[in-house]
Amino acid sequence: MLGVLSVGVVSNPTAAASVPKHARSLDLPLDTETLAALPQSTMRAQIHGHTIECSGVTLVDLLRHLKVLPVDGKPDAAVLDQYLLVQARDGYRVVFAVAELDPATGDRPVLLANQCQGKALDDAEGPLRLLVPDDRRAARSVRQISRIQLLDAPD
Ligand SMILES: Nc1nc2c(c(=O)[nH]1)N[C@H]1C(S)=C(S)[C@@H](COP(=O)(O)O)O[C@H]1N2
Ligand SMILES: [Mo]
Repeated sequence: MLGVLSVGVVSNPTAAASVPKHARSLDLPLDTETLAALPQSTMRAQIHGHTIECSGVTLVDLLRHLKVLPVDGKPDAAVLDQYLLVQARDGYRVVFAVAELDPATGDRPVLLANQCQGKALDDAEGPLRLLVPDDRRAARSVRQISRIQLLDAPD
C-alpha cells in the first residue's frame, strides 16, 4: 500500500494533498496525578472464564477531561471519525472508536484500571490495563499500556 501511495504522489503532484495524514494526534495523559484527579470507577469483567474487578478511570471521563467528549449530551460530529490507538509494551495494539465509547452513541464502558482485585498491577499486567466488560472476549483488555493516542481517521 505504501509503495502504491508513494508512486501516486510522485507521478501526480495534486495527489500529495490526499496523502493519508493524521490531522489530529494527541497523547492521552496517563500520569498518576492526572488519573487520580478524575472520577474513580469500578468495573467487573470476565477474562478466560474468571471474573476480575478493577478500579481506575473510564476512557469517557478521560476524554471528557480533555474536552473531546462533553460532560452531557451529544458530542460534536467531528469525533465521529476519531479513534483511540492503545499500545502496550509487548507491542500489542488495539483501537476503539470514540463514538463507540461516547455515552450518547455506542456507550461501551471501558475502564483504564490501575488496580485489580484490590491491588496495584504488577509489571506483567500494569501499571495500567484496560477492562472492556461488554466485549465477548477479553482481546481488547490491553495489559502493560504504554501509550494511548487520539487520532483522526486518515483521509
Ligand atoms: N499487552 C497485551 N495485552 C493483552 C494481550 C496481549 O497479548 N498483550 N492479550 C489479550 C487477550 S487475547 C486476552 S484474552 C487478555 C487476557 O488477560 P489476562 O492476561 O489478564 O488473563 O489480555 C488481552 N490483553
Ligand atoms: Mo484472548
